[in-house]
Amino acid sequence: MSETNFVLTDCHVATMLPGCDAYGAIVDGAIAIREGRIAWTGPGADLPTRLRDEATVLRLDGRWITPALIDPHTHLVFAGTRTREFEARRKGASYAEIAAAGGGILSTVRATRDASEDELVALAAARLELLARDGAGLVEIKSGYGLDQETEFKMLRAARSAGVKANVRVRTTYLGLHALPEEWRDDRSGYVTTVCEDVLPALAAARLADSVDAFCEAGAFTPDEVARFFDAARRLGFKTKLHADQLSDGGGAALAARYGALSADHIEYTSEAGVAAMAAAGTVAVLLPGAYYTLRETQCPPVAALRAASVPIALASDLNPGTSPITSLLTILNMGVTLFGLSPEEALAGLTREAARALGMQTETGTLEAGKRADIAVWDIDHPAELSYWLGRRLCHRRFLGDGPYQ
Ligand code: DI6
Ligand code: FE
Repeated sequence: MSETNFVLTDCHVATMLPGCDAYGAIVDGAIAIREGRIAWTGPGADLPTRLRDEATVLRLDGRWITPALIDPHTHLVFAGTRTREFEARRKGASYAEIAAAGGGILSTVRATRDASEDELVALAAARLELLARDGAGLVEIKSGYGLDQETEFKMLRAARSAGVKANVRVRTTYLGLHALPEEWRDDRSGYVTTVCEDVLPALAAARLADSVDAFCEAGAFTPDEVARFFDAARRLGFKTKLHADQLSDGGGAALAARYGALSADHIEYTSEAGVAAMAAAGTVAVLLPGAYYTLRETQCPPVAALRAASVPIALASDLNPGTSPITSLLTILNMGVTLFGLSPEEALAGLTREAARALGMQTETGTLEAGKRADIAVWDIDHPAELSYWLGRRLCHRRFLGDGPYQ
């Protein structure tokens, strides 16, 4: 018996290994965990007695286990809500019109600048706890509602503190080019310059972000501005991600691919050429059905072309106050299937194996196999497709997270 060595038995294991049978499933399986890492998975009948004898045995009464879910794209550190905007949109105002009038992202910037770090930690931790209730073990969190160095850093620190408080692993992303802040309204180029020359070096020194991101869209930032930002970020060793082609085809996916980005996200309007560029670069497609749903968009991402080109497809909540006020990952799973036409297995891979890849963490987590971190979700289901089938049910029985920092 041991505090750090566990064996989970009497369970079905959806390993999510690629190239296996559906879900990489091991029916009547077992999994052995040693010091936070998976030591062995296989049929329960084959569990080596040595592993069983050295471990605390937990029987899971026929439940399914999967990798703990991974949400690779959120903006969950923010203050205030956008309920007035929600009402205005129902009366016919568009997202772009509201943003152009100084609402939208900039209204959340005002509220977030006014909030204390402690307030942001409490708000973010509560949102992380909701994601964890649906089995999340790892969540990416972007800044981007500060748009000045002080508030951006406050958000990134709050993101990490919230992860500790809610017991969810967090990866942080500096979303430097999200919207043009009010105080820079008359000097776009000056804003991009200060982001590149002042904020990015300070961020690298403070080690507050794992990657950087930008919103490449008409009404946000142009491909040329994003390229300046990515050039500066790359020189400092940051990995890149991009909000690309969400509302129009601005060549964002191809731009992301040109920089070897971890992911291009949204990509509803990405062309075949953009998909081919992503495939060549190994850039992951992160699909965000929550924003598509909330904005009542009608253009779906090019799922068939992504499949044909073997671009890895991840899913994420995009949890944010403007376009995706959605705190349930199982809802996102359902939307990935029902709105975007993913199979239940593709959708689950999108919130596990491919989500890990979208964060550059595929050697650490995202599948259940020997050597990976023991980040596991246990589910009250009879088949993994139930995870995307039900809407609004609590299906997660518990989570296990291997301890220690990610490499
Ligand atoms: N795209 C989005 O969907 C979010 N940010 C972005 O660049 C929306 C953020 C917001 O409206 O607050
Ligand atoms: Fe987003």
